[in-house]
Amino acid sequence: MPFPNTSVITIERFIMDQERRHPAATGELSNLLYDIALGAKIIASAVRRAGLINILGSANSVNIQGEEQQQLDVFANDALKNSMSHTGRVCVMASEEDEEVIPIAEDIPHGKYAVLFDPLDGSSNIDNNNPVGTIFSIYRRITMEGHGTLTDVLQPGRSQIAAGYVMYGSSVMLVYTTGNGVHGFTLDPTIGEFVLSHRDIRIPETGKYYSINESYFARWSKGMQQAVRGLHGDFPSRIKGKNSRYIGALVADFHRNLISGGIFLYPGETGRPQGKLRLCYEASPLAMVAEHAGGAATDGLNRILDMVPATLHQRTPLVIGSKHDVEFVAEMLREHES
Ligand code: AFP
Repeated sequence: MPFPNTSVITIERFIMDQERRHPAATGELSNLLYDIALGAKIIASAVRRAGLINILGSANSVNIQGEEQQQLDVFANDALKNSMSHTGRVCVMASEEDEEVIPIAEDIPHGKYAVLFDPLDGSSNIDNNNPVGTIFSIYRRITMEGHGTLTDVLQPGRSQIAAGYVMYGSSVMLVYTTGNGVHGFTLDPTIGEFVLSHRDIRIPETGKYYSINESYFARWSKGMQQAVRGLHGDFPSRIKGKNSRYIGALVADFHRNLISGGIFLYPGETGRPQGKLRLCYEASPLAMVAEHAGGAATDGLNRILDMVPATLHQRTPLVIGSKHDVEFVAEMLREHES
């Protein structure tokens, strides 16, 4: 068997190199990113063993969104909390799986960062052995000291200082940005490290794919229906038709479109005007990644990163991906819904 490459760039080395470019950096953000990477490795190992150790299936509890929690959801939520709660780097956390903000224990120093996460996105894919993901978002606290509060986590997406996701697929990838490019790392299971595999990811301006759950077509607005017809290729003078791909796990759909070019849409619909996805845990962090890779993200009218959440679990329509494709959809919505 060949020996592994000894000059790989691990995520630790990469983050450290980036930190050196900012002489004022204290290293705390770097350490927080390692903490998240550690949580992701723990989740990855459980996802990989899920079928073997019989932790598939329902945990018999219902989360704040009214969805049945899977055992792996509960595990992933705990893994992330535990990887960050004792370090003194975080003042408060919020998770898609918890109704309220997650405080840091009294006896632990309260750090300067607020972290939000969706621990296991796409969890209905678990039982079918399809990809799932983790999404995270980091803000600098606004409150001055002590326990972090709701104010620290209800900030507009443009205030994020880092965001990213982990995809547990045929390989495990962690993709993040701190505002200096979007970088991707693949977990090398032989050494247990995330190694740099995709430096400075740029999303093509026009994509090959569109990703949307078309079974909801009849429930969309006229503008959205016309936009999707355009993506099918019905208006070739305005936009070239695309191929359809939909996995049903946002991270996996987003990741494919980020790398190959494409657009993901989860619009509002009759009876559910804000759609399904959450602004704080899904839309804002992926919007930061998309924009720093040269893409765009909107709710149809507003830039996602400018939206200020009023509540922790607020939902939003989401149109995200290649810039020209997102612009096309926004134009169609404006034309038909003004
Ligand atoms: P689950 O975590 O309940 O599987 O939901 C996943 C998700 O939030 C997102 O990852 C998908 O893109 C989207 O929902 C799929 O929703 P539909 O099944 O309505 O298309």
